[in-house]
Amino acid sequence: MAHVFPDIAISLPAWLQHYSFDTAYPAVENRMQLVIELSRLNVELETGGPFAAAVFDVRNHRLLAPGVNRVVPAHASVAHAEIIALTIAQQMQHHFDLGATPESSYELVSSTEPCAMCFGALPWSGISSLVCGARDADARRIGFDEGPKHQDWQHQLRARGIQVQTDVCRKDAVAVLECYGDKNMPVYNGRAGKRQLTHHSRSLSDFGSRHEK
Ligand code: AZG
Ligand code: ZN
Repeated sequence: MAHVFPDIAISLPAWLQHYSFDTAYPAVENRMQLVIELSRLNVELETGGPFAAAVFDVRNHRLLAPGVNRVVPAHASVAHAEIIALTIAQQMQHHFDLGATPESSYELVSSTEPCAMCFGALPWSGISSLVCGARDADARRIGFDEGPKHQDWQHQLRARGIQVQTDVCRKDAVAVLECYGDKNMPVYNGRAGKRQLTHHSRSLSDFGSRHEK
């Protein structure tokens, strides 16, 4: 008998589909403040982890695609904010490479530096620049495992033609991470066969069930 395997589909939360975006976000701080606001809403509305990202068109500073962390509600360890924003951007362009034509130039803005997995995805995405708010260390401080990232990661991206800007509105981005930590929300780390959930008291099923509505 043939197996029926599910298609892969990860949805944005409903509130994000109805969010009222500006026509353009001219300054890098405008773009980062939007992304931080999305991370804050993802925490407040309990629709995922405290991370957001977005892809912007460098030529006109318009938003192409947003993303928020959906790991727990989507049952998908890859559902990090950056992967979702990049994938939605690629779907909207009908192309896996956001740098496919000489005139295309896209920027990924992330509320926290990409983890090891998302770092790995960046060169293949075709983006031309990356902007980060909170640091890797800020996410680790509240218990997230950001994976084995080389100290040299920024240089590695620049060597592949991706510009990198860090610490943009870092304080505001860190405030969202700390708020998530204070709420005692689940920190979902892959633990190589050991316990999945770190030191927090709320259970993953409690979290997940509220967001599968
Ligand atoms: C994460 N780090 C970032 N930057 N983004 C996410 O969505 C994450 N999930 N876990 N760590
Ligand atoms: Zn990631």
